[in-house]
Amino acid sequence: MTSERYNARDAEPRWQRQWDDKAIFASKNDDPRPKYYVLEMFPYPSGRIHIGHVRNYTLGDVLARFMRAKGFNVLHPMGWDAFGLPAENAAIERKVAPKAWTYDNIAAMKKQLRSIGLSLDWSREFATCDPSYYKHQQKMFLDMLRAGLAEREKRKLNWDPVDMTVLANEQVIDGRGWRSGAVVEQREMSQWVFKITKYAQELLDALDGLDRWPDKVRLMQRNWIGRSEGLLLRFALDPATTPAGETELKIFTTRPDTLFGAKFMAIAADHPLAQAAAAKNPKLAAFIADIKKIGTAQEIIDTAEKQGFDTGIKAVHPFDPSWKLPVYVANFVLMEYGTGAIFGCPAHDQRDLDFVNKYKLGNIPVVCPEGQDPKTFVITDTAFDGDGRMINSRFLDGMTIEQAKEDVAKRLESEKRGNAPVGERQVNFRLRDWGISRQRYWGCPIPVIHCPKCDVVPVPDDQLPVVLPEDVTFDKPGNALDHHPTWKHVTCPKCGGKAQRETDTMDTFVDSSWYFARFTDPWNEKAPTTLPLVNRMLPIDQYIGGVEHAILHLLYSRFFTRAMKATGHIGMDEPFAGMFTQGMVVHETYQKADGTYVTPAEVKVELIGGERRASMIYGGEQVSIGPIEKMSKSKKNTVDPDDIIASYGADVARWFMLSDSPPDRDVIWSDERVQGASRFMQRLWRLVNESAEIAKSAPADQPASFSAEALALRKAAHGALDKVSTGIERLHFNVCLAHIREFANALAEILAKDGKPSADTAWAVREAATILVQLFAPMMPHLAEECWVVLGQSGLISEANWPQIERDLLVEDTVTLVVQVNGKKRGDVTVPRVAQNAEIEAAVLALDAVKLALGGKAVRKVIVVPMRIVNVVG
Ligand code: ANZ
Ligand code: ZN
Repeated sequence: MTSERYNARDAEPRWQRQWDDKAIFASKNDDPRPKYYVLEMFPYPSGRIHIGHVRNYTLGDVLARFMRAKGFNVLHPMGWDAFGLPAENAAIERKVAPKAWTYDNIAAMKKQLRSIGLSLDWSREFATCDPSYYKHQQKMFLDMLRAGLAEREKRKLNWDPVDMTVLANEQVIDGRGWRSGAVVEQREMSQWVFKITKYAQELLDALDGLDRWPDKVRLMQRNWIGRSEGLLLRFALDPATTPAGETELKIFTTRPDTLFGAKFMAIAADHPLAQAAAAKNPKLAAFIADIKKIGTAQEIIDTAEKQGFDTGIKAVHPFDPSWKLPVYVANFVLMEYGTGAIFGCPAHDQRDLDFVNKYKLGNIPVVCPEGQDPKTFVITDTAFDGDGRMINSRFLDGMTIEQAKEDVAKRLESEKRGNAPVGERQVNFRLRDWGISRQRYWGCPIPVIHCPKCDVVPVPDDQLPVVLPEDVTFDKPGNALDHHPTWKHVTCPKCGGKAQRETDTMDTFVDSSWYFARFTDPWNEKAPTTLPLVNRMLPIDQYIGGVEHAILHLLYSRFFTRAMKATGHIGMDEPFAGMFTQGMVVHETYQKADGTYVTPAEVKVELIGGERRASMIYGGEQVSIGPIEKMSKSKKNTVDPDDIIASYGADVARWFMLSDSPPDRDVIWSDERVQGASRFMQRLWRLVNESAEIAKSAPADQPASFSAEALALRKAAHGALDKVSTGIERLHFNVCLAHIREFANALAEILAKDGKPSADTAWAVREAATILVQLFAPMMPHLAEECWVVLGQSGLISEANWPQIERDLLVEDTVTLVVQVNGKKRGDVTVPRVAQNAEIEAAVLALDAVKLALGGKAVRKVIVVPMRIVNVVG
């Protein structure tokens, strides 16, 4: 028996070196075994690993190690999502080159990742900023251009005149740039877009087949794609009221059934009719300028107070020439959706209702819910958007909503104005084409040349990659590629005249839309992928990442895979067969009396009189314990993985990450529980050492029979093996850990007995200890290697096969009993093994077959023969 403690600090680097030296986690492209591809979303090289990364990579690592032990050819690679703005900011603030900053960070983070003991195939590592990677991305861009999947499009964009850059909607706050504070202008600019809308219907339909994705992620994607069926409707305008004699206004509606409830029309601030009216009306122009200040972020628009301006223009109701509707410019109508114009039906749309209540336009309910009296049904503050029957709607009265929609569509489709129908059925998608141009230096250059004579000319394949210049300066705002003295000045590949390179670079989401495919053959210098390899290794069996990427990254990757298929770089549509979104790591917050936050490392928490109290370690000042929140720098409630690994070891950090909470929920970081994990690690170490001592006296061959005690231990071992195996497959890691703890207790009980164990018990102890170590090996791989040596096993446990389950040792949780009525078999019943007779009787008497056989006769007696038969006597 050993009294020595397990020393993680000594053992962990030792095993990491061994794994490395033997390259046991490198997967080979000619490996004939069935494949398993597990991938965690690759990190941005910010400089340091944070605790969320530790959780993410540990989850994937458990699966990778398990599947490897199960005999699969596991692909578990790692790389770096290395382009992006922070590198440029570092260049501005600290005067380091973006490239140097990025690769330094990669080196530092790689060292940290290694210290976690992840079973990664580092031979496939790349960074997306390596020209050897983005060269292929440029090639695929050109392929997509030729295939009509990349196009140039004029778009209105938010332009920050101080930072000289385009801003995303979310970066416009109160009409000002989030960094510069400058008033943002709307500029029409030519952009490169990927034609993701061509796949809108397909991307939507294929979600149904992704049955190993979380429902919530599929729903988020569905909503983002946003398919609506509706009617495109041309309202006539009274030309006497329009600025330049305009005669019609096109709107899109999903509720043509509510036309008789219309109270007003509304158009977007950018709508041509609004612009024309504003040109003649300074007050309207001022109103438009004012409402455009809030930007076009959906969230802000949804929450902003509804505002409108009556243009004086009148629209004519399509079913009643004498019915005129006022046309407003309104802040809640977007130019980017439908036609940028609506008719408002306040009784059945909350936004419209808020609007009419503010401007006192009134409302007419046209759908009456079942059970309400149409005569008394009124709408005041809450619009009714449920089901019901049509009222106040002339020829539609009495119809259901669906019937009314159909009726209106039919009538307006067949009615002509000029030679076009007044109404047309239309399917609309919220999804927009993906604008990929960024006015940024640190990104993948878009490989085209602008020639005054030939227009846009693709860079010839043999001139790829278009490499980013390194001698750039960041002393001026704007894109450093633009300021470079020579880089953009080139000769046109077509006519040989003077031309300019495109200086926009690609959105970094492009880089992450195909990296998973590149991992299958990162050595191919000629092409982005090697078809037989990428087609064999994809789709990814299990992809793991944060829910914050549930929409854009996954949708872009799904699109890009289809684009790669269309251009011959892959043979499938869907890249991720299984998707898992992990929860966050959260922590208490601590605040001093003056409100400043302090870090957990500075605080000591004690139990005083049954209450948790916190104080500063140095100085002893009392601090208050605040709510549990997502770890963030501003709240200072972060823990540094390096500190944890230095004081407890990687295995403890890994074990803690997996215990307590299901992986898709948030896990609360707690020092107390980390210490608990550390104590459990030492306990396992003692158990294995004690078992090894007993195992010395065990016979080499399996004994012919086992005592009750030995059999019970064997059942515990194989039961745990069974449950942990299925638990890992389902990613129920916290449940697995509970089974491992329970099984360790069963082993400890046997070890605690006095006297020398019999031969069969010694054999069972050896078997149990071996299985135990294998079960926790995916979670605590370093400790497991050390224990493997103690048990006298040869080779590395990281290379060992998963133990075989002996199924006949598995205790069933249920039993199936034969059911007889008056001695004749009528069926069977399955009940919990521990069920009492009353429970069994109730289950049996509820069976249809039994009721039928009794034919209404009263039950005289029910006889239960335990584990075998139930006889009902009638
Ligand atoms: C009349 C109506 C009556 C509407 C009613 C709704 C309820 P989804 O489902 O998202 O496609 N709409 C159309 N274009 C718009 C735009 N550019 N900006 C803001 N709103 C717009 O939404 C379709 C509905 O959103 C359309 O149906 C239209 O209002 C509005 F009881 O038309 B509806
Ligand atoms: Zn030219």
